[in-house]
Amino acid sequence: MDLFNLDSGADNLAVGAIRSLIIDETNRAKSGHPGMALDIAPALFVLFKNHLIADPSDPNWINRDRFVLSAGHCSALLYATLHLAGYAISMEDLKAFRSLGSLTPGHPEFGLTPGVDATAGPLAQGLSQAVGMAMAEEAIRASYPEGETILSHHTYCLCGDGCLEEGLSQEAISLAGKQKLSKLILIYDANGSTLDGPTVNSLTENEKLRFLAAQWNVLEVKDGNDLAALDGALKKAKASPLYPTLILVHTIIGYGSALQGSHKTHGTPLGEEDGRHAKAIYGYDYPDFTVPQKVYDLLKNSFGARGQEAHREWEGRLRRYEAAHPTEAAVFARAFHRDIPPSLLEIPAFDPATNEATRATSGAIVAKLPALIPFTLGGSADVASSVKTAIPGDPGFDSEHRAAKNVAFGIREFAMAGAQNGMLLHGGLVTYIGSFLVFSDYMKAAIRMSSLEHLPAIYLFSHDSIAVGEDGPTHEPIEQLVALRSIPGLDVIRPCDARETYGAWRVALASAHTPTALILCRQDLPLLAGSSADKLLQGAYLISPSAKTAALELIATGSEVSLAVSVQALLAAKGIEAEVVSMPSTELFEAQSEDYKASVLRLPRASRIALEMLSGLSWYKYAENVISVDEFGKSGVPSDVIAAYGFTPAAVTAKVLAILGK
Ligand SMILES: Cc1ncc(C[n+]2csc(CCOP(=O)(O)OP(=O)(O)O)c2C)c(N)n1
Repeated sequence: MDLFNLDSGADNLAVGAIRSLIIDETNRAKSGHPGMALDIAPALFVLFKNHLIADPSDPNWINRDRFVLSAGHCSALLYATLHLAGYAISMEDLKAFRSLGSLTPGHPEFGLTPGVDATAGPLAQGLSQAVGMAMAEEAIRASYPEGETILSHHTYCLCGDGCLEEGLSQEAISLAGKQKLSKLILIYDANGSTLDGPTVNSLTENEKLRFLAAQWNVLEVKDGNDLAALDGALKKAKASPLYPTLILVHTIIGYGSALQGSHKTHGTPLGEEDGRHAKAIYGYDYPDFTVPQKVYDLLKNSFGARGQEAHREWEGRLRRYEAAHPTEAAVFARAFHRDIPPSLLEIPAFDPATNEATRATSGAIVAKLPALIPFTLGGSADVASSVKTAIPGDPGFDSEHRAAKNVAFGIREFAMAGAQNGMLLHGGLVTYIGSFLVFSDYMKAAIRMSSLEHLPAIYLFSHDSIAVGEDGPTHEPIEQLVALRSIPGLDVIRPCDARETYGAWRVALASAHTPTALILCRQDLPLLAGSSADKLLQGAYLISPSAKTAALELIATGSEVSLAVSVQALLAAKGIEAEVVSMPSTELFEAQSEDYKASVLRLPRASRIALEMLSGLSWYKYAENVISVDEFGKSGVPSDVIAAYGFTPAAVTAKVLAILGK
């Protein structure tokens, strides 16, 4: 492997510039990850110079090719490349690499740095997001007449061995293969090293066979410095008619360093001396943080010119499309602005005798979504019939039915959640995904990512307590709800009946930058006289006042609200006046004014008791006493399990009396 394989002096110089900037960025920050960044720089350069279509003057142009750096630790490479490619990242920004408040943080952050299409760093999540982007592109293109004139692009992703060791990668690869995402191109840097040592210490499988088995098109570049070979592989990949493409690129970690080939270059800056040594090998003879104008010109005249021309042409096509298909063009614009009027989801006039599981109410809403919002796409991880995410009559999204609205993600919770993030990063879709609450753990890192990326993801988690019953402790969520509530920026809503479920869906659909988790139950719940879809917006409200001055406040969510109302009646019969607060969302409640909060939680903390059939940890903030389930559940008929944990009206009343010392 040597630099003489580089095809021209100008290209050679540009690759040297990128590599030298990586050395400078990491040296100056005294941290960062030069190893893979240095070895795979030629691939990113060729991608940007010859293939990627994007417009640095409008980084959010919706028809751009997407690029996801799944190996987010190689951020120094991405920032250097974006800088040279004309994005609004200055040399000063590169000098500020990894410093507080900079545009160039340790790992790429979506929404912060122009040209960064996804937050990445937790290995393999970028790959799953790229899969979602490619799905979004297919779905949107197929959903509009002559859709290819307004949306048609590739999704590129760069990963290393680390991403492919993660289990998530298998889910994502398998999903992409099944979905025949032929416009997804994954560049895999096979540098034979991870953080701790040579890859063979932990990875010996045949990656080519692995991707072939998942129905991918597999290409190989034997020398990661061979620009012509990289270019040829990218050309072939773009021509793949049926399958996503893997380009496996052999490289040497830390290329140019005296320590090249060693994992020691993975996460340690080269330092001054080794940096000079490497730059000499690249033939790059410029001071630190210095790039000759001809390198900028090279990328401006290739990447920059191509992108601006493509953008201009697309604007023209869009204008013609607006004239030819005004209705569809308006929907397309609405979709990318996530323009959903709050009144879109009408709240039905419910029969007071309604007795319905909140998952069923949610299912009825899901079923009418495509009629209300033509740009929806959702699905579940093989529990559509349980979580009620199916859309009657929908053929299911696949290569034959790209305009379908429902995705069978398969039992791949983590990739499903990563893919939803990718779809939302892409834009143009309103999405939702469903699973059992207990399995939210399988996707938790992606839920956290939704929040980090400020994406309006919608999670439908049903089977929300020990009332799951027969399936037993493996399927009964205990600590999951607390864990979700602890994620900053995630709205968790556990509605108590059909009306609140509508309110919860309204919150989720109206959200522009906040993910929402709807916590839904399996068992039927009565419609409560005092419930309100509107009041739910404030997170908590008095749902059942006391007849006389209350001595006690019962705070409950979901299925426990109707239980609390029953307990209220039993206490009243004993002369104890209690009022019931429905608190479907602690996050929405915390966002209210102090006055509003004080108007809901009116009694002193010592006079409040919270009730939830899961871990009680969330509630001590609001109540002195908590009636909860703080151990794994039991298998049995739901009513028996509920009784065993004392969540019947009589048992809760007895507990309340005991708390009151009566
Ligand atoms: C989920 C997750 N686990 C662990 C890490 C810490 N980590 C960052 S890079 C890395 C090694 C990645 O190896 P590879 O993709 O081969 O990158 P290279 O060593 O070539 O830079 C590890 C373990 C992480 N970022 N994400």
